[in-house]
Amino acid sequence: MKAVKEMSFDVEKVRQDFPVLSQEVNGKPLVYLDNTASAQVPNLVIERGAEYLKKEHSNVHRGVHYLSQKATSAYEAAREKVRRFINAEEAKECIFVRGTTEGVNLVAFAYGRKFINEGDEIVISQMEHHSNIVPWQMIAEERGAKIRVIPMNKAGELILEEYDGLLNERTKMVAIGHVSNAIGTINPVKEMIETAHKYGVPVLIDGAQAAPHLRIDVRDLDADFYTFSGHKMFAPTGSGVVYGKKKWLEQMGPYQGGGSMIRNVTFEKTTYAGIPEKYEAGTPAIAPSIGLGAAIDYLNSIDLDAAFAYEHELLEYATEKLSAIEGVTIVGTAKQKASVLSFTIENVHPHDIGTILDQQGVAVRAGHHCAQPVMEFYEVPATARASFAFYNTKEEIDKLAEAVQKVIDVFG
Ligand code: 7TS
Repeated sequence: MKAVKEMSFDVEKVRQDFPVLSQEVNGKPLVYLDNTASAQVPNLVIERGAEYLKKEHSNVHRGVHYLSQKATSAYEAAREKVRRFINAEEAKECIFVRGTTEGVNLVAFAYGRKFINEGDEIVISQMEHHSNIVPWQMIAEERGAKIRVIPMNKAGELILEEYDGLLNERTKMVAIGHVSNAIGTINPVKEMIETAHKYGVPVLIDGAQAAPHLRIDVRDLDADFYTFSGHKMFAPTGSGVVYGKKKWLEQMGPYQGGGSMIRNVTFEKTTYAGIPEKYEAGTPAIAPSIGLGAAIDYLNSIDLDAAFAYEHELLEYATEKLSAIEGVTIVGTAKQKASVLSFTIENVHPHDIGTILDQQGVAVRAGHHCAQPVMEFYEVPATARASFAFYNTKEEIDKLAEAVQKVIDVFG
């Protein structure tokens, strides 16, 4: 069964779709292993962007003229592609935002100002990215609410028994990451949503790292809100989506005020547009959103299940390779992981690892990965992180391992 899947995924063919990969960096072939930060963009997306700018660029929803209609229909077609990609019931439940950060802020403020009050509680987890922590702290402070945190174990898995104990009648929101960007854990979000719903609590899933690695079905998950970034799933920066169930989006107030989000404005009283416009004040990120639609077209054009299975193989291969090097510690060893591999090297600062790897043409991220509570939990200032997309190869992982060995030789 596995062999059949491997055969149907041709990594060399896929690599040809990503022009950025075939360049040299510091005199060495580029080995791009920073996909968790931003993934690369395939020709299909680049060409769609160029076509839009050459032939269709205009503002949306405003003009009756030809170009505005072209831009509007491309923008709305992208929304429909998003709907299908995440299996939302209606396209208007998919709000275009600039990325996950804006998605979480939108929900935190629009939902929080309507539904969170003094003494209420918001449940998040210990492994969240800062963008799924700070907006909740801000709204909690504004509304007099409290943040409660689901702890994790040493492997980097959330302790679900503790989660159960955190939920009560004061809980007004659960916000959790689908996949950790710092340690790669895939959280059992479907089960966690079901638990929250027993208490009548809505759940926001930060899907920034899930959208490029897992199939997303918001209706199967029964997520109330689900947000992700285009630039991590092969689209340009400046694109992203926050999905919300219609019943919430219709009840919540707007996030920002301005053009396009109104029905009628007078100095005495303004009424708001319906969804999705109510949440898309001003000129939206038209070109990036159309690019996100093209990235979805690209994902639909490859054997995605085979691609995801292949990525998992890369993760296993890299874990094995790096674990075998003396002095290397893998940070985050959950049973369910996406292709994110954080590690440290004894007596070497992760920034030095990153710099020496870069000299070998190997791009990884070094730092706290905007997840300082995770670093604190593992008592490390930072980690180096290699993250794989389906266009990476085992040969590239061999180069990573060689470069890591070089770091140890230099510092040893
Ligand atoms: N949530 C998670 C889980 C993330 O990984 C990131 C970005 C965000 C939210 C924020 O997304 P943005 O597109 O709004 O910035 N993560 C990373 C990273 O791991 N390295 O650079 C950005």
